[in-house]
Amino acid sequence: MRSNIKKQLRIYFISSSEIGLGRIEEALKSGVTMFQLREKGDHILSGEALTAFALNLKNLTEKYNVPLIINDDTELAETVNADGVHLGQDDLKPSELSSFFDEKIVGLSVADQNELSVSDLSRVDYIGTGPVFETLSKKDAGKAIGTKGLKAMREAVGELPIVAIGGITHQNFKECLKNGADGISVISAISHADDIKTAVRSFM
Ligand code: TZP
Ligand code: MG
Repeated sequence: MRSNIKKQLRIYFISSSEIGLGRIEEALKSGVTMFQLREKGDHILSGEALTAFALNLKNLTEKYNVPLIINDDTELAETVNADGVHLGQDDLKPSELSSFFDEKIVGLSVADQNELSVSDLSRVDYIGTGPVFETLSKKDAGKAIGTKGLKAMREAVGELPIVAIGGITHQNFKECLKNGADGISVISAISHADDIKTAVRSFM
């Protein structure tokens, strides 16, 4: 799973359950290369309903051979045998993950050089860096780092896979790839699109 990581990061779609399995399947079918379940927002599932949704998602992502990453919730990731987990700076530390995750994909949010200086990357397969641009999708996302910040992160981490995040659109994604990102992760550019297929394909 982990050897392919840079390829899998190319078009990394993040969504909660709110948009529904149908639209997620449309995105998988259209060519997203990684999917993250990030169950945050106003209309979210919890408990058994969330587990059931994530199990359905696991079947769906397997069908399209797309890794399923769970945001924050390591227990849910284990329950549904997800392909990996994405952690923030305030979550469990990557080094504290159980052995279940030894062969799984581990992502960590690293916004800037300060966060980098306190991050143990020894068990991290990729970092998510941003917000590169202003975003409406995360209230506490912090100040946009711009493509300059992205480039600085690339210089600081060497070959470690980086996915850019935050405010990425069809107009600006190439700037991210030119400035050190191996791929782009998006919420609104795909989930708010009228036509999911075109939205995904336009990132290819
Ligand atoms: N982390 C940093 S910015 C962000 C997350 C989860 C939100 C990205 O969403 P969008 O709609 O692609 O800007
Ligand atoms: Mg988190």
